Amino acid sequence: MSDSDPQRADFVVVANRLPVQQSMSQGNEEWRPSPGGLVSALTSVLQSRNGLWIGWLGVSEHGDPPRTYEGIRLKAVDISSEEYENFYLGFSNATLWPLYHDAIRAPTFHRTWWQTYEEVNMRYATAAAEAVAPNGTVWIHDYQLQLVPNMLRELRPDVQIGFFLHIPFPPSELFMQLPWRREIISGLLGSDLIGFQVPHVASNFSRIARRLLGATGTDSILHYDGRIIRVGAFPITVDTAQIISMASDPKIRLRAREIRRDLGNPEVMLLGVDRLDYTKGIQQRLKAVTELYADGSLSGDKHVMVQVAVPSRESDAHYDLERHSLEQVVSEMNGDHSLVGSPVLHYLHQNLPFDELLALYLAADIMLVTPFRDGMNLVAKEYVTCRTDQTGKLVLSEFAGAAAELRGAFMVNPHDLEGIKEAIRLAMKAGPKEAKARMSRMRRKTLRRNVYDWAQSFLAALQQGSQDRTPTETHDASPSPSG
Ligand code: GDG
Repeated sequence: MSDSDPQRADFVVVANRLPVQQSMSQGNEEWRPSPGGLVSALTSVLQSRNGLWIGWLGVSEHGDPPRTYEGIRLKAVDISSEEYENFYLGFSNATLWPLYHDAIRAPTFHRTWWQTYEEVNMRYATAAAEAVAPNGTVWIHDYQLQLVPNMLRELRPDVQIGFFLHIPFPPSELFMQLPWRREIISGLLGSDLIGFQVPHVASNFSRIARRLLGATGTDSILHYDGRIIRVGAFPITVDTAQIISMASDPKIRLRAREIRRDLGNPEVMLLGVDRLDYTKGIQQRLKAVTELYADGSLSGDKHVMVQVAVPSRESDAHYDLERHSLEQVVSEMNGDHSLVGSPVLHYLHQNLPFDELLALYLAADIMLVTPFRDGMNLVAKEYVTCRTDQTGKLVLSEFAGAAAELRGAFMVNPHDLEGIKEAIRLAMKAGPKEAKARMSRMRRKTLRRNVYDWAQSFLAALQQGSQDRTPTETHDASPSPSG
């Protein structure tokens, strides 16, 4: 593409994955939306800005990828199978993912993984540099691409660069373990605006940037290398209008009733919906529910649980192990407590259509969201959003970013098995009046903003930053919309 190429886009999103992936349907290969929070959030924003999305297509190498998806232009970045091992399974998933999630699993550090992380980040940066129009805007996403901002700045100093981290950013005590800690911070500081899910995570970053690289300034405005970098919290959320409208669809409401009927019209239906990931606390949650069956707080004829564990990172041996040990817990729970014809736990290791997911949310009396650490957690917000009649109860981990907003939930420390059991007992005991008060408190907060506001507030702060890019600036104007 040349500088004046009309193919160049004013607005470019760079993310690890493209928003589509290949799957088999009745013997045919087809392209479907990739699962996960990012796709749901960004598709609509790009549609309205005629944008271009740069990312990797996934492991499948069959068939031509689509050039557009739902009106968005796509540009694929190639990753070889060796790079996939080192960059994706290695540095992204076995170094950064556990390190940034409280080191729930020990992070592994390998120099070859790091070298490939640098090389692959450069490929994304080059693709973005080629695709973006003069003075355009590039929005880079997530932990796999933390070097891209500075690499892109060196290639294209004219563009505005925003970076958003979907997962937590660890406190200094953990981050300092990383042998390439300076490089990661310097990579991120190539941005004009760095967004995080919650304010204390944004502060973790700014403190480390001051300490490690000698950046100056406040938690929300850093000065480094003669530039100003804004740092703030931009809590992601869901497409509230779409969810509310779907939740009133008679077909989905009927499906919710069918689900309850198929479960034997239980007194209480508990629900968990997560990507199958060790950070989500699924096993711990199921152990808590199993103990409630064992101590008689729950009984097989009145209470039933559905756990959806969406297949995720299936080519990763650690995730395969996680699946097997989770399924061991599932089978023990059912083996010990089910009645003939009515299992206590219905376990679905499937990626469901969103309609079906919504019907499950509508059918459930108690939603269990108990990650050990989570950047935000959109499942919790989806559940709250769709409960338009103010019923339903949410048990929520205090270590999910969503906990800062959903104060009406029954909060738990997800490491505390007794605490999870107690929260479920309390949720079951809470009468309709208390449940309604809690749910309406959560809905008031959640319905204030939707995913468009999230993206707009990030992009507006990025725009604002570029308008007053003067190194002499001294005022502290936090870009945080979260207050
Ligand atoms: C990362 C961060 C942050 C789930 N099962 C199915 C399905 N889903 C959809 C849900 C929801 C999304 O996937 C899951 O989002 P989460 O936020 O819960 O989790 P991560 O995938 O770990 O996302 C997280 C997020 O990024 C956004 O910034 O909140 O903290 O870890 O939207 O609805 N969708 C369909 N079928 C399923 O079976 N269609």
